[in-house]
Amino acid sequence: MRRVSHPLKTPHEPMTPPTLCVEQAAPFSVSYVKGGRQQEKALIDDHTLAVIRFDTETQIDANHPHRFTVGLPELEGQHILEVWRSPLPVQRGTEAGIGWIRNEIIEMAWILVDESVHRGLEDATYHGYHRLLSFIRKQGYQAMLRVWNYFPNINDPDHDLERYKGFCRGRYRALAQSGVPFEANFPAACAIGTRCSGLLIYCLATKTPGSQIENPRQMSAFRYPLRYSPKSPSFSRAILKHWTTTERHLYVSGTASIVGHRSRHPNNVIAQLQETLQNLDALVSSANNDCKDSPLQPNLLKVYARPGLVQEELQPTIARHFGNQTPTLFLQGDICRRDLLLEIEGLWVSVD
Ligand code: 3EB
Repeated sequence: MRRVSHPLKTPHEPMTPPTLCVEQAAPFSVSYVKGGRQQEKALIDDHTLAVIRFDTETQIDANHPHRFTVGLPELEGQHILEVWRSPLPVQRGTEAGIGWIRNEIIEMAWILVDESVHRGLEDATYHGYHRLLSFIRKQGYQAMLRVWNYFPNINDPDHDLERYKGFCRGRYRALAQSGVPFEANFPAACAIGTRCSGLLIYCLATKTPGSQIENPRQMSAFRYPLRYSPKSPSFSRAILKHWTTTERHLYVSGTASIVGHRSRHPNNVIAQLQETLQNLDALVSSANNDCKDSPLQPNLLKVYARPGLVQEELQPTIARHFGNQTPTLFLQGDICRRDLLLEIEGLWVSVD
């Protein structure tokens, strides 16, 4: 059986038998750590996949691919870092504008696209996806499980189309061209509007696909009527991945107050939140049909709220719903439909 040994702290420490069986552990874990810049260095070692910050500007650094900043400020500046860790040693690098970090099982990869060198957001998105998909395939991590999309002015018009719709077209073109078996293999995703420049796309990829979970309360986004976008959004509501015989991850896409294909409760934050929580419950229940012995538990949540909303309006209801112990990060962001005020995504896990 393959085992991972922990690095020795000092040469004098007794050799302890390695304890971690790779087969029994998921290939990464994610947590939120309070602390900001001071804390950052202490979090980085050979097992760090990524440390993600949230602030007013999107920032990447080719010399440090495992550290990047998403241009969405926290609702309350708590300086939370999102930390991805690997039980296996990691490698990292950058190659022609793509940052990558990987272990034997998974790869995380990002690209920051400068829209101004493309004809518009559609082409920029196509380019970003095309580059990322080619890259992960070349590395052998061809199954994109989860993807995060952040770009400015998501609700603004661009030529004759809302920018989100241009984004949907570009993404669809790249996915269609990539030859990945369609629809059933769309990654879980979110697409959120920033107030800063740059189209940031980052993804979690692995070698074999997970399974698509759709929501019984919602029409599959890839089947939405074309009035929402000339190309329906290419994402799965969630992706369930059995990492080992005992550990499962459920990557839950951005979930909002949409029932069927219609937005519900315009201008009513509390009602939108309640509807969103019901949608999440329905989605996770449907994933649990595959995990009867050990139900999925929320491990980490991310809440995107339109600028102007305050954490106090949302946090107590969310904490009551999922339990006080569920780490939740509140970010300011624009939702892809004008009438939506918030969206929630997250990672659910189950361990036998
Ligand atoms: C929705 O359900 C709300 O285009 O990648 C949620 C998650 C939404 C992902 C995407 C859009 C996306 O349609 C919006």
